[in-house]
Amino acid sequence: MAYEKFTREEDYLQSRADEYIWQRAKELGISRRRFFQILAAGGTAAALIGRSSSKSWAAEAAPSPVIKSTPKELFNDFGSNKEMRWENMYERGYLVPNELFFVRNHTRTPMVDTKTWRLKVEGYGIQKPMELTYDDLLSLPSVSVIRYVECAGNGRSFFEAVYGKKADGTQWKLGAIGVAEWTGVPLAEVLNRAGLKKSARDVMPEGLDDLKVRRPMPVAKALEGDSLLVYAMNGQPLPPDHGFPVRALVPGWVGVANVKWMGRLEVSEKPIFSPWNTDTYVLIGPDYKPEPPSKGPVLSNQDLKSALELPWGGELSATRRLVRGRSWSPFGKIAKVDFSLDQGKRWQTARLREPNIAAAWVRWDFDWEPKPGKHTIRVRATDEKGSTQPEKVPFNQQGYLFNAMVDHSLEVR
Ligand SMILES: Nc1nc2c(c(=O)[nH]1)N[C@H]1C(S)=C(S)[C@@H](COP(=O)(O)O)O[C@H]1N2
Ligand SMILES: [Mo]
Repeated sequence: MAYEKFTREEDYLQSRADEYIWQRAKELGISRRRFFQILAAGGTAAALIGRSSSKSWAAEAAPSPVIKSTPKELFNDFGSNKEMRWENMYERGYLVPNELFFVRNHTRTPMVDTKTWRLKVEGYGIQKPMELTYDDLLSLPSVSVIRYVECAGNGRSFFEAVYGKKADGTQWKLGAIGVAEWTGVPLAEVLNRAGLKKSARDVMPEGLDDLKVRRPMPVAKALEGDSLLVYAMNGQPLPPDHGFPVRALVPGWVGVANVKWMGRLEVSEKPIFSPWNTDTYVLIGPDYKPEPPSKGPVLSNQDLKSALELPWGGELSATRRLVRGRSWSPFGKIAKVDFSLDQGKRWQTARLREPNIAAAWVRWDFDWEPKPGKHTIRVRATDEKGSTQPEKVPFNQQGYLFNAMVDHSLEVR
């Protein structure tokens, strides 16, 4: 069998959507011949289904891809993806409340019933395959940790400003991140109960959504104490959009590793490949070489970034104010945050506020009394391991890991 070749996530999703629609067409009793006749006549698979659909199917086919309310004041709307608007964090605490947390769905939020839900743990890397019920999972030892979940494409829109060409994918600014307190069972706990073999290599959570999103990690990462099977977020059961009933937490790693709506955990003795570590979530571009079967270096950790709790290009009054922001690194605590009001000529140091948690973030602030006119604020964070936000990040086709300093522009009146 030849493997499918998808470079762009859009093509991949389109192909999967077509496949899904063909399945539905079959269920509606449309013959394969008729299906292709209609397509050949210039119809799209989706239109075909739209025309021949019954009411109940239409209701099932087009629920909104995200269930929670995502008003414009709180989120930038990208269809199945909703970006947190940073200005709303100004009057909040350390954690991002569940209502404000960004959503990134490859397709749509599925509704999972905990009565029938099972987590299958299987594969050659364990001795005792298991099936856990929701109650089984809740009865295992649990921990609570504060960590971020951040999309690999957070900051993607800035590639266009720097390189004059758009990277593929959702044009996030910096709001595809959130920090929450996650409660759940360490993956190590479940892996050990399943008789993890010495020969085990990769661990791959799999989602119950349409695409069965799945993204492997090495056993060593899965065994870290804060890699979890999460069932609660900020003290509440996981909301449907964030993976109810159970999601993976893989601290510091690209958002996609934090698989939502988990139904299966595969443990292998061989490296595992899925579309999400061969075609997407790999670096493709002039500065990167393919690493077969992956089309480029495979992403694991996120990178050091900062954001201001201010609207983009917003208007402010010319009064003395506290400017606030947050910086985060997967490698450790933040050691220092500098800011420049003149595009990098002179730098000052911001005050850091506790807590300062690795793979979560630190809050910082400084006083500012701007004169009327156009202004920019540039921020540069440094972590305790010595990583600093760079001037520039090489272009990659899918726009991952943009962590260069950005000039946040504002109009003061
Ligand atoms: N099953 C499944 N898990 C998933 C996704 C998905 O589409 N399906 N999206 C991933 C991506 S790309 C990101 S950035 C995070 C976003 O988590 P959130 O929606 O809770 O903010 O979930 C990840 N887990
Ligand atoms: Mo993501």
